[in-house]
Amino acid sequence: MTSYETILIDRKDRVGVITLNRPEALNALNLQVMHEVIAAATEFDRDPGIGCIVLTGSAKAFAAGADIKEMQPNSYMDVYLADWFTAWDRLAEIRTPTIAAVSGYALGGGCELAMICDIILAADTAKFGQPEIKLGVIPGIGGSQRLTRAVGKAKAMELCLTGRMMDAAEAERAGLVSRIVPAADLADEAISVATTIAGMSLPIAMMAKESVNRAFETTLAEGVRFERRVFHATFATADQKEGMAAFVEKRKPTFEHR
Ligand code: CO8
Repeated sequence: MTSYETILIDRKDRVGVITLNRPEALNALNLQVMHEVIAAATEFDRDPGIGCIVLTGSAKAFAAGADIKEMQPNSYMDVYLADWFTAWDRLAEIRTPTIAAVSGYALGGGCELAMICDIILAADTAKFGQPEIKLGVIPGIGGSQRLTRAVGKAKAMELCLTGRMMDAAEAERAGLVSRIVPAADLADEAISVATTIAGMSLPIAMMAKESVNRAFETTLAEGVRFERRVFHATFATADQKEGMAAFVEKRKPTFEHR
């Protein structure tokens, strides 16, 4: 495994864990963090021994946004030519399922990073927001798009236009997070959900993920057609044979991830 300076890497059986680790800056996402998270996630994604990736931060902050001090001195040409933040798109292309385990602040780029993940699991201390407007900028890592798809226009507009934070209960009501757990249980619960997912057939989990994500890119009729074709394709896998045989034989399936 490559070594990193701004993140910690761990493996728990078939689960890969990436922990943002810039406590002095509440895990603000500078360019180094971005490159390291993407490198680590890509490394896990290429590893057939990993069936789910958990991305998390500290108790106080998942991430308090893009690094304002790093951004501040830049001109339009600087950020345009360096194509700032486009690299985060790579994380959305990861095929292995991803879980953001959010405790404390998930603001700006931190909220956007959580929303790139497939599932957001929130501690009861989690706070989400897109406060960029207070800095004279707007979300730049997909926040105006993913938040709107997750919580609808009215709440996304309110959050992006006022910069106010929403707590975990509001985020759950709005459909942004899958579940809220006590902060002390967040890490264990995230690993538990990830272990369940990683116990499924990896190629089938990838197909399920691809199919759900299709809903954000196409019409209902095309999405249903896409799903059906992928459903048909599951019958070409060894794991479909094993999964159905195990059910009929009243035993647990042993997936080969093929
Ligand atoms: N960037 C850099 N440093 C940060 C950030 C950040 N986003 N957030 C916190 N820090 C630093 C603080 O400066 C402070 O450092 P120091 O001790 O050296 O002064 C340290 O972390 C601790 O922070 P606080 O003392 O402020 O901690 P508090 O508990 O008092 O407050 C808050 C916590 C409320 C989270 C507060 O830190 C805060 O408001 N942070 C900024 C939140 C924010 O505005 N985030 C959005 C950033 S913009 C963005 O993410 C997307 C930009 C896309 C633009 C696209 C351009 C191309």
